[in-house]
Amino acid sequence: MADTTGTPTAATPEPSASGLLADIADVGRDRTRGGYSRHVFDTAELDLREWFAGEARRRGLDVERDRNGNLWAWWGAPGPDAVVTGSHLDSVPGGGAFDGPLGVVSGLSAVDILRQRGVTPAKPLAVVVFGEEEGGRFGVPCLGSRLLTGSLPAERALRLRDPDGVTFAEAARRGGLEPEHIGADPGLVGRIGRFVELHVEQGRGLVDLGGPVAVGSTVIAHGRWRLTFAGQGNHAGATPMDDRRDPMLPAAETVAAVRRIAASAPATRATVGRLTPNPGGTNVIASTVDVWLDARGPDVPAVVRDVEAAARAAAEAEGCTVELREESWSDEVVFDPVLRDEVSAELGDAPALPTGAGHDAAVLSAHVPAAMLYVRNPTGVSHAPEEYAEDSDVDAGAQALATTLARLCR
Ligand code: HGY
Ligand code: MN
Ligand code: MN
Ligand code: MN
Repeated sequence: MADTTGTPTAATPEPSASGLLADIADVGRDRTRGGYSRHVFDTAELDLREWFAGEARRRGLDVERDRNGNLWAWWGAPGPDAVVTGSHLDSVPGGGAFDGPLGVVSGLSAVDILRQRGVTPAKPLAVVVFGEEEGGRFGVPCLGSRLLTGSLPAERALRLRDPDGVTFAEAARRGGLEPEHIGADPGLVGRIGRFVELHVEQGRGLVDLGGPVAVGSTVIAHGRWRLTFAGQGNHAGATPMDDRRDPMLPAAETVAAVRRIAASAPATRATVGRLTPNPGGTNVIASTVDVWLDARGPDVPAVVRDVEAAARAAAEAEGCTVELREESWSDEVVFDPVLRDEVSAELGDAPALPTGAGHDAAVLSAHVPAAMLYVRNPTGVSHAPEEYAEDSDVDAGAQALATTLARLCR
């Protein structure tokens, strides 16, 4: 506990990082899919934001929301050369409990640990919550950090629509933002000296290495494309089979082609996890079908080219059309090697691991020195309810983050 000046008051010890995660374990549970569904500006995510702001204020941190809706909890006046940590609170549909929230609760817990160690940062320190990291509502990943850094133009973001057709501009206004002010915030980015994101590992690297914490080395190049197949909507029973232009057929053939094409590009991973027929009636031949492609790795351009060719051929054979649109792209990121090695050494030569997942830290790394810490995930599974981290590793991660922040805030 701390009084409003931020000095700790003798009281019951703050909950550990695993205790903070337990506090929010019931927020945004998805009763139909399992796991969690928490999307920007929806009830669950707004509840989590309110919880975060309350926890931060209880610790004497000054909480502010930037023009893009990202939350910043400051220990010390927001000034230049700040050390910032944090992650996101939103999830994929039916996602796990750790992807995102682990980095946020670890930031709060690291503040408690620094105080317990009697460390007062010599630099401003902030815990940040970025909005819409998963792109689960508006389709573009790391929306909050891309808007902050200007790597996504505001006018493009404002036009994005969620599955109900609500634009980001409308949702932002309902969420209390002023759409006309959304966009790059170079003044705020200019305050950041270093950024460190702690994240549950999405893979089994630490399981195989047998340790609780690693530092990040690289983030895979990755992008998202939307293929829209168009045919002729019609009645399922009144339309003879030889009188159809059913877009579901080329869509299905393209899903199979993605797997076949990716199999021939050893370092590339391509996935179709979302396919939406319109109108989506059981007794209706679809008029259009949207297929979203997620492709990652060094050979993505060739893989996307081959997928597009397969989609066009399949569409033509069924008398349909297909349109391919790039929704987002992120180049491969190599985290700052000097900062990486400094953090690794501070953590007793923690191993450095690559990741196949995108992160806000990767977006920030184009503008400020950024690092990542990973916490062991015994299942290696992520973006699914089986995502997991033992309490002991969660708390070891918060201790490692506190050690890292103490080093960087000297
Ligand atoms: O999709 C990703 O790689 C990240 O989890 N947003
Ligand atoms: Mn994720
Ligand atoms: Mn994440
Ligand atoms: Mn492959």
